[in-house]
Amino acid sequence: MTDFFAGIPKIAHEGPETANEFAFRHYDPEELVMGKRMEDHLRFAVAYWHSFAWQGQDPFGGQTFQRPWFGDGMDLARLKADVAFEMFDILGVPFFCFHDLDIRPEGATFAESVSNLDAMVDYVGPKMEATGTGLLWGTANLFTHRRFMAGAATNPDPDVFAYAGATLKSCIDATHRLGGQNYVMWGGREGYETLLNTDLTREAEQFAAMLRMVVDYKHKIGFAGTLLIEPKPQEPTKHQYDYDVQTVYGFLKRFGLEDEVKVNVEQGHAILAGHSFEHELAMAASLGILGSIDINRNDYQSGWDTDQFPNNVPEMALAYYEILKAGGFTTGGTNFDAKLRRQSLDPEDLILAHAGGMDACARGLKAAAAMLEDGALERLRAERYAGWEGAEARKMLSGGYGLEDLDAYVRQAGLDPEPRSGRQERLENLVNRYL
Ligand code: XLS
Ligand code: NI
Ligand code: NI
Repeated sequence: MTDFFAGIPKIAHEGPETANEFAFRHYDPEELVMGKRMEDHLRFAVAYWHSFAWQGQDPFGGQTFQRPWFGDGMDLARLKADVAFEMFDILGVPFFCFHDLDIRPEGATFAESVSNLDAMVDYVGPKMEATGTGLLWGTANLFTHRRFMAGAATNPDPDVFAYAGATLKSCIDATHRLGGQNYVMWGGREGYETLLNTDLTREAEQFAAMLRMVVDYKHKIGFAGTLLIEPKPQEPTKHQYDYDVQTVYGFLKRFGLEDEVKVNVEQGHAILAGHSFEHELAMAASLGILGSIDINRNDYQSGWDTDQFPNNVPEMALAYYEILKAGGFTTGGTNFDAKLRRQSLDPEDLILAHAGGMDACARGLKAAAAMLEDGALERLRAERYAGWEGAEARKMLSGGYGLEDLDAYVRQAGLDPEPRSGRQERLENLVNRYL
């Protein structure tokens, strides 16, 4: 045991009336929601990078956090893992997520970096067993080191492409060995800073070639998890190729990979793309590629991926409504891709941020389940499209009609359609009743 979280109790469900800050008010892993345990619906994961690797820097200032595991070397990497697993236990989260760079020190050579990663996999594997913590997903950090400044798969230098592919292999291996449920690819610098030096066509082909290798390797080693791309429109690059869910789907379709790869949708990235989170989730569900979510909250004024912990219950309710409607998570889950504000220095800030986020998600989930079970929203939606049940309407969709037939139909039936209310305010009032 380390003493980092000394004095902080294990967080348990005490109900909404409790005065104890170190308790869940709404998240009760055992509570049944639509016949399924809340823990199995939400499938929470802690993100290693924000909670244990990030040091509090912003564009105007450096490190604010002082953690005993900051620094280089395997001993500190092991201490970091010890503290991480203590936090997973305090929170009772079933999963965590990591990049290679979060859990292992960078080596002097590629081979040393990989052997550091392997050694850390050996170290965390038994901890996962002992605490019953699973790996929601692993991923490769192909954006921090200067070698990746012009991209990884989309880099103009084929040696960087090769280095990125070799790194991907090591991270897929690590994820596979730890029983990961998914493998995520966020294209950190797969985009451009200026079109003046960029060949869009070539870079898309490079990206597809790499993705194909990832898919082949997954099948070759028998990795049963889901491959996920995480869309983001910009930041760090001015323009990222995986702009949003629809763009990613277009890319997958273009290269015939739409049955192999799904998406990990992040709330903050949806906002950056000018969408709502529920839009991105509904779109992914509609395209059959909804995999998992990164949960956070973006500041609506900053135009930046601020990665704050979720606390907006109405937003969570609409998000889980889309997820539940799509049948809920299979291999996916709710990953806290969220970080403390840089002034939140204390170990207890880390615990309370997650506990509050878990409660906000739980409230959202319960509200979403109530909306679905009640069915009023879906009934009104179905009513809006009810005209399409008619024989004539079906024919219009099934290819039985051409434009001339429509012309004849309109004239014969004397059509003069009367507009009907979209009932938006009524629907918004309805949603508010469940919050
Ligand atoms: C950055 C991304 C990143 C991915 C994992 O904005 O959200 O944290 O989730 O590489
Ligand atoms: Ni993000
Ligand atoms: Ni993310």
